[in-house]
Amino acid sequence: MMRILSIVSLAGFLALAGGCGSSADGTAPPDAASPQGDAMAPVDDDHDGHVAADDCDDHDPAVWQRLAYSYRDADGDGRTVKATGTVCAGASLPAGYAVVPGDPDCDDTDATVFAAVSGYPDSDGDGRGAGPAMAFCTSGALPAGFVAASTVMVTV
Ligand SMILES: [Ca+2]
Ligand SMILES: [Ca+2]
Ligand SMILES: [Ca+2]
Repeated sequence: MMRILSIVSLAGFLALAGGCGSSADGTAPPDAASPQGDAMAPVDDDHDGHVAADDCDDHDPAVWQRLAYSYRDADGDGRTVKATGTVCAGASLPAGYAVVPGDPDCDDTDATVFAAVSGYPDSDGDGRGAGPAMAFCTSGALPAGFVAASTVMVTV
């Protein structure tokens, strides 16, 4: 029994070996020899003309240099906050980065609000506020239940 299995296994092995041998028709794999000549050439993976050593992102052909910025507009509402740094860019700074300020933005994570205002609670709705002022970042108007400083009741 063992001897029969061994013969069958040997026959299978020979069949596999023969199959491999018959499929190799003498042609070498296409990439076996070609890269030798390019080994010393500068790497430019994204083919943007800026070699990897001088490209801040060699996987994005749209950017290659670090540019400094002084203001950000991350939420895209046209208002800016002061923030300095550098960003990997193309010929100019990308949207959301600037070297000159726009109007100030009190919340650069929310495009619907930008104006810092302060108001006083008007809990009874009579148009006159009381208590300490509270600061809000808004689209320009105070939220309901608050009034501007000019209508604050002054207690003597
Ligand atoms: Ca690049
Ligand atoms: Ca903004
Ligand atoms: Ca904003």
